[in-house]
Amino acid sequence: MRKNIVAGNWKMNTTLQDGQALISEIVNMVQDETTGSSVEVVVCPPFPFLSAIGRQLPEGGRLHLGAQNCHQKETGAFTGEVSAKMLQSVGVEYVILGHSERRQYFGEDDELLSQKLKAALAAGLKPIFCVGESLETREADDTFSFISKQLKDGLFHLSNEEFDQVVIAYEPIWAIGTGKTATSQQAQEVHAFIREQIARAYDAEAALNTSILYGGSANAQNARELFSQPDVDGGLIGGASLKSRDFTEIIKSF
Ligand code: 3PY
Repeated sequence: MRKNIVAGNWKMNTTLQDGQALISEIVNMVQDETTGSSVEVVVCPPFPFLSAIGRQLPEGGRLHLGAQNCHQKETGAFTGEVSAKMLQSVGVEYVILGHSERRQYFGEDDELLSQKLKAALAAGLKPIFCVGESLETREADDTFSFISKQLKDGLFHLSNEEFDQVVIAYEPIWAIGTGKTATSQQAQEVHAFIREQIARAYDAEAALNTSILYGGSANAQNARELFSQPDVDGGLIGGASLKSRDFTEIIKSF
């Protein structure tokens, strides 16, 4: 059965010291047995802090380490880049791929993302693959065809075994960093559509077993309503993941 997951995307925020203080607060709050005990929690700090933050996560607990990106090649002359294998070697378990900020500011397209997915899976990482439409696409009533294309071109080339490792995040671009959140009905509608597409591309079991997270200005106030939707299995949290109390409230929202 699919897992409920709350993942914190720290983006390009915090210093090492701030990040360490934040994670020690989160660890203390989440260790309390009653704090959303059915939820797997993933924290995705910036690359330079991964090892140090990873060392602060209790072994065998429900806090897991994630990265925000990886390169598509295993090794080589790619100055400034970080491979999936490197991430795995410092204890990373998850990697966010295809975040709209990567697509928009770094020109990542579905072809490149499909290579990154392969690289991540080959290194034993679990990808959190992001899809989501712009406001323009939504207003033109093209949301479903747009998401369907992102899934087909970016993700559905994976084998069944590979796909089993993938988590999907639906992040409408118009709700990222804007303070606007999709209503729980809008989120549910797209999540149900994504699950339907998985059933078509793979099978009903794969569709049932895939965790689909909502991202885009999810916070402590709206998480409960969003997570109560049958096809919303958790959240990929931006700004609110930088505040230990808010992040913990979100985890408790299941
Ligand atoms: C946001 O909520 O702003 C995000 O982009 C989460 O990834």
